[in-house]
Amino acid sequence: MSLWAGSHRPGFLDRAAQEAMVAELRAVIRVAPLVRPVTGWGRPMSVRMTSAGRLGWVIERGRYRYSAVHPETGKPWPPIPDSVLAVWRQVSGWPEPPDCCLINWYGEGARMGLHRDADEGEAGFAAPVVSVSLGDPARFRMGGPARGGPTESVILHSGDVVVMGGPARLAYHGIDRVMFGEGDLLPGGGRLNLTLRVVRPD
Ligand code: MD3
Ligand code: FE
Repeated sequence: MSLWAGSHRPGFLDRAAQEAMVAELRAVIRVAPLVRPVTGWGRPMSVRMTSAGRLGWVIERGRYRYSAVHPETGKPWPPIPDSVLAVWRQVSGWPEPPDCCLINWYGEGARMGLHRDADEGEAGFAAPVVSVSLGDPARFRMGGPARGGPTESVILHSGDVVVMGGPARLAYHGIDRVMFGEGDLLPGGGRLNLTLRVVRPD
């Protein structure tokens, strides 16, 4: 699995670390509730999202951007939990902390089509994106720099970490499907994914 020079680290977090992180994320979500962003086509995404950190990713009137405040509460995002920052320090190889921890919640049937993470600015693209998977397993699809090129898939399990740097940073990727209810971390099923990003909009 080449993942375009990205790296997949299965089982990076043990069960206790996963449980502790979920507890911290629940506290974040209480302050900054999950929302369903509405795309430029007027369709709500199936994934629910919120953020922690200096900036959060939002869709505002069909435009994708980073905002200093939650789109519904108007309040600043809560800080990124320490346990999450610790993962960034261990795997990113980047000297600065991330500006954004995007939190994606996948309920039954939720998916994310192939896309590139391209809203972070040139300085943001230089840094890797680090992702943490929690809860039910999911089929992750990784392509290359162009839409329509070859892709490969890998199952991401709870506790897995993925680091996307270098040429992988701007590659196409998505989540084909979540094996809803197959994990046992989150009661009632579902999947949480965190992506840590350096954001420097031009
Ligand atoms: C490959 N999230 O939030 S994480 C996203 O599982 C996103 O929720 C997926 O794609 C999820 O934008 C995939 C793994 C990941 C994250 C960032 C990447 C893969 C990436 C950036 C570039 C290439
Ligand atoms: Fe992405």
